[in-house]
Amino acid sequence: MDHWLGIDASTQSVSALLVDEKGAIIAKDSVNFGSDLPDYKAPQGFLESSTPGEVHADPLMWLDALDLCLSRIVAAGVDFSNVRGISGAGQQHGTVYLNEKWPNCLLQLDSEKSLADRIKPALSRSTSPIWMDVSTEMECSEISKALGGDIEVCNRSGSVPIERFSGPQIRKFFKEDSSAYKETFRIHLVSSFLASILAGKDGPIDYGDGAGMNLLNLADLGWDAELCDATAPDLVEKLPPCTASQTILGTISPYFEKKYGFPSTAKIVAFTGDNPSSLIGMGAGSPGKIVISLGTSDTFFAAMPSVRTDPNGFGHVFGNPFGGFMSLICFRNGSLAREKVKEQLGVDWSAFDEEGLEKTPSGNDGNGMIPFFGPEITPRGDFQEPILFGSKEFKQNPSQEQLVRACLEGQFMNMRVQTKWLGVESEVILLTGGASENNGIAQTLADIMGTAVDRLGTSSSVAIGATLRAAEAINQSSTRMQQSLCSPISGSRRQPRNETRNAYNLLSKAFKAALQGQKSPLPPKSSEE
Ligand code: ADP
Ligand code: XUL
Repeated sequence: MDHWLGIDASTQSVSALLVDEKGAIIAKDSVNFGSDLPDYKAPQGFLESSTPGEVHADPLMWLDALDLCLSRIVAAGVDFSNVRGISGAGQQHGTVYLNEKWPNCLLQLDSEKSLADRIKPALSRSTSPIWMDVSTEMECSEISKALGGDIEVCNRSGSVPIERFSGPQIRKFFKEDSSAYKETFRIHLVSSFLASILAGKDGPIDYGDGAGMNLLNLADLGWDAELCDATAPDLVEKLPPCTASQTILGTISPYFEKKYGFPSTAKIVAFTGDNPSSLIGMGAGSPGKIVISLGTSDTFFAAMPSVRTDPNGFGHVFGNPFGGFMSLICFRNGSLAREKVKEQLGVDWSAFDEEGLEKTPSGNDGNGMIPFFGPEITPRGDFQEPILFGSKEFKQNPSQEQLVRACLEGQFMNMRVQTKWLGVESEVILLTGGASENNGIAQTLADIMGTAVDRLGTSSSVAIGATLRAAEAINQSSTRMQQSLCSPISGSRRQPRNETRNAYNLLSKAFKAALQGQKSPLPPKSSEE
């Protein structure tokens, strides 16, 4: 039976998931940077910095984690000899800087030394800025100015210049250490760096992750010459080619064959970003299914039938690994805002559940909330506290029940309004994240979006997506695996209730008017979570 391996190189860990062709899980392991590799002094996956906003990690730590993860799986008695293909995903936007020794170092990987020991001489920058870095405000405005404004950058690359995105980070490196920049032969993303290691040769960047750089032109799927020029000199030569996510890079490096028992025929499929991989891992790779994750912040992603960008510049467009594009829209005031309401009112989650919500009608009699307790990125604004709208009585003296409903309805109404530009016809919303288990929350979302909601049980959608992508690229099929790995929790479906439709159409108008009434404060666009 064929086996498929998926690697998830995330902020705090490197995980591996081995599945068979029927989608049964054979093995999994996860190496946590803090507890398993304490010598790197990165308890949460990044290094302490004295520079405000700067967040870097040691790329050698990712290599040690990969070695440790595979060796632990082998030590547990698992045999990799049936692996036909491997793919993976990395935290998006992080960049790895390599000198001209890189191609040779890849060829010289051998079981005498660890990956980290072999690759160390090839680093032209000892640390990698990661997605949590917000230190490039200046570089973002320089790139924007050179191109004629944020919206022009968004129209070309899918996002306005964003502090954590790779282009502004590369520009900062060039400005701060131009000689090290000059010595840099290749700039990789976390994803393409690890795929190159596994294939033992310098690999491309895929469209999924490449679109998170503010450098890829979405119209022609090549590096945008003007964006590259505005970022740093000779940048195009330092970037690997950009390629379709389903590209097979070649067979596995002999290093992994000798050390961990992979067959020499095992193929490596381009790695992608964690969000594009998650789209596939949740079974939402084709248009029609929307994924909403209600975590610390709320995120909304969906496959897009054709490329379009957010006219307001709030959302992002990345490549969809199964072809076409996907959106990623993040709402910073997610669970954090729901928790604030819960704490301020001294209630528990049952107030947000069906019995709690039954005490007020859908649409809250026209009363509502702009539910931002702190800065928001969709819409962008330096909000400080929620704003109530509706009747005088509600604004002056709202009841607990009204406030709980107003918070939830405000959050999901904002989602409905801010995702209209996608033009996506949704058949079903796949709901995940901590708050998804709450029936009241799921039902309110279904009613406001006018779409059925299914709950997803999986927590490893990134690695699952990687196994599906490997099988799809090499075997042209992953249907059976999808059926077993991406099925929603049975019986979890919530249908939108027709009788709520009018109330929410009215609330939509009131919400938009209330939002427009707000002066547009200073826009933060950097931190996602
Ligand atoms: P993240 O992955 O961003 O850390 P999770 O997806 O694990 O976040 O979600 C955690 C959040 O889910 C908690 O902070 C909490 O606010 C929320 N949560 C957990 N249980 C419930 C519930 N029953 N109802 C509503 N929200 C909940
Ligand atoms: C997406 C983003 C994060 C990282 C890490 O734009 O910055 O989701 O991919 O998970």
